[in-house]
Amino acid sequence: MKCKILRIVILVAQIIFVKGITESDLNHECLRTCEWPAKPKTCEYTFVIEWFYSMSKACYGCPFNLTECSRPDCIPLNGVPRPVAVVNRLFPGPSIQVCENDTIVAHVTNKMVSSEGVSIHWHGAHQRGTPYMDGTSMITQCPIPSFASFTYNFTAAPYGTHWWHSHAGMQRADGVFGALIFRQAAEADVNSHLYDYDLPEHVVLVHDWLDEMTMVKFASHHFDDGSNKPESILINGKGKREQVVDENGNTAYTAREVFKIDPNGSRYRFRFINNAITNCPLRVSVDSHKLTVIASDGASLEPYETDIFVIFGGERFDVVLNADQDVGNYWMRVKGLADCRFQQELAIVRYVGAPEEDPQEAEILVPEGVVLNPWNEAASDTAIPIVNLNATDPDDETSKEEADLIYYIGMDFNKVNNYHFHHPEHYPIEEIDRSHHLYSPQLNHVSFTFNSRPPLTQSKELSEEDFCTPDTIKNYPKNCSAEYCECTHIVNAQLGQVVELVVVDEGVTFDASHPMHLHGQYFRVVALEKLDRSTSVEQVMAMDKAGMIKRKLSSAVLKDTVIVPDGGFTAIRFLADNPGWWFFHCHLEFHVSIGMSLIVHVGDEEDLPPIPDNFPRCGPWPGKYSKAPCDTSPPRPGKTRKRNPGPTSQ
Ligand SMILES: [Cu+2]
Repeated sequence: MKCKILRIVILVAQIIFVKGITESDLNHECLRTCEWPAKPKTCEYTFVIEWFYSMSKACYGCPFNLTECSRPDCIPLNGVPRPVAVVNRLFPGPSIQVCENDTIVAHVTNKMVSSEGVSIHWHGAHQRGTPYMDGTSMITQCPIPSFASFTYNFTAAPYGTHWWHSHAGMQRADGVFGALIFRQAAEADVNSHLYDYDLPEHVVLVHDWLDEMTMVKFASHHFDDGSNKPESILINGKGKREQVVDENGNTAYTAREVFKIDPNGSRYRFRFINNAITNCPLRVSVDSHKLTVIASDGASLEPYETDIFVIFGGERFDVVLNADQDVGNYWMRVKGLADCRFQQELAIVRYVGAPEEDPQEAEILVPEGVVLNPWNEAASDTAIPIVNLNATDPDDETSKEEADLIYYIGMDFNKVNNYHFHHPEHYPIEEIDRSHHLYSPQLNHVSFTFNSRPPLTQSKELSEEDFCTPDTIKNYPKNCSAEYCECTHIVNAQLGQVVELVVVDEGVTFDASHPMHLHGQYFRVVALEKLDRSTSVEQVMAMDKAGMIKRKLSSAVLKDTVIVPDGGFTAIRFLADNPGWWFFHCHLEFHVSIGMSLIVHVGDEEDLPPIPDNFPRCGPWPGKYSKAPCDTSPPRPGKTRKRNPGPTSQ
């Protein structure tokens, strides 16, 4: 407690070695010790989104002169030059750190010379009463057109470690992301007795990274046999990858991230966020230090001490590190799994007083011990699934024995002639050699596609026939397990219902796992199990019917992103009390881009908060002039139906 009050004083003293946050973020009036009772502020930010370049001319002598890597507009990354999409020419983008229940006002201007639309999603903010501020392109808003602006205005709730990122195109994977931290007053944080410092520079954004623009990799992988694997991992936008050579033959590397701590046994809260692009779970550990996990996806947990935790795309973990070791330098290891198993990146945890040098420990070393939230591993003494942890929040309506509504959702990479990537006549999947197969990542054997208008704000211009549901999919005149199907896939929930989604990764193709993210609310993780290398929805339903799926109905963790084990299932429950159109999707860039998603539609039109006057609308662009190329299917009935333009169309 004493130390937290001193937090900002300490912070000022540390500015000289702060690397993971800019001075302007540190000087923002909303970055403060949160008071109790709260005194909410209005916190304004200006985002200018542009295409830019790493290791550009703005970097002068970087990395030969490392201080020049901190010059304005210099984005050194890991030494590899490439185009980046950025906010305010920062990578990661501005770090928004406010107190719970502040009001965030973010003015976003699209200056992308490529003319692509943008939108910013506030991942973790529930947008109660403001669903139209969720920033999901073509679901809750029209993307902001190039050279136009839009202002987001919403409440910083619930508390916790969140992040913001583009929800348009692949901009998130090219750099449009940053931290979004809603701190609590010590008096409000059930775990505040477990740490002494919660410093703004101890936010750790981790993710895989590509040597080229994401769209280049996407196109070569989806239309040909190019790799879908990342080349590296970044920690707060930094890494050591490319040996840079100058004209005299001198060589140098860009700097790794450094986190400073005091060697007096103080306990430091670190806030980890994974902005994964590809299928890249990250195994995080700090040499010689245990990590006490106290929150995930924002929500507090009963503390759990571990050696290692795995963080999947879209997840957050808050951990406490006790500075109780000898003064020195220690590696923070961020090791890739799955499609980035050959990559790792390191940061340095440096005690004050230690020399400014690398730790002595080997760079390549895979630490062993207890792993929280393991990838593709059945539960054991050393592999602890997230469902085993306990929430600190009291139980709620979701803990009743039977949910009001239950959907079993099958997911896998399916071998169908997805006509976007396999022309059923000219290059069908059956004729092409396996290395060129594009297996479609689908939910319920359909790929999600957007309508030409966002349903939240323009539902009057859409009709039931513009959507499919698990029930209507069953009645399609064709077999979507054998033929490619796509539609705007929704599940409907009435206000007040307890909804359970049992997501089954059938796991037939590949050993990949998908981190599923739900917008607009927390869910409770009530069951999570890896069964085998593969399974089926039918098998899981039969198990459930036979009482073989035990649900955790007390203290189940609150999350907004959770992994579904390959050949297993994850059951999540939420109370549908936040009316809106909430995207539920795999958070891996390539999977969400080609339809591994659906919309959870909560409540009816009359339940929605009123849309602000003058809220931008899409259109009136027609969306269905023609079928997609070689659309051999009737993806949904009523395709030729005349559209009712509706009164709000402009
Ligand atoms: Cu996925």
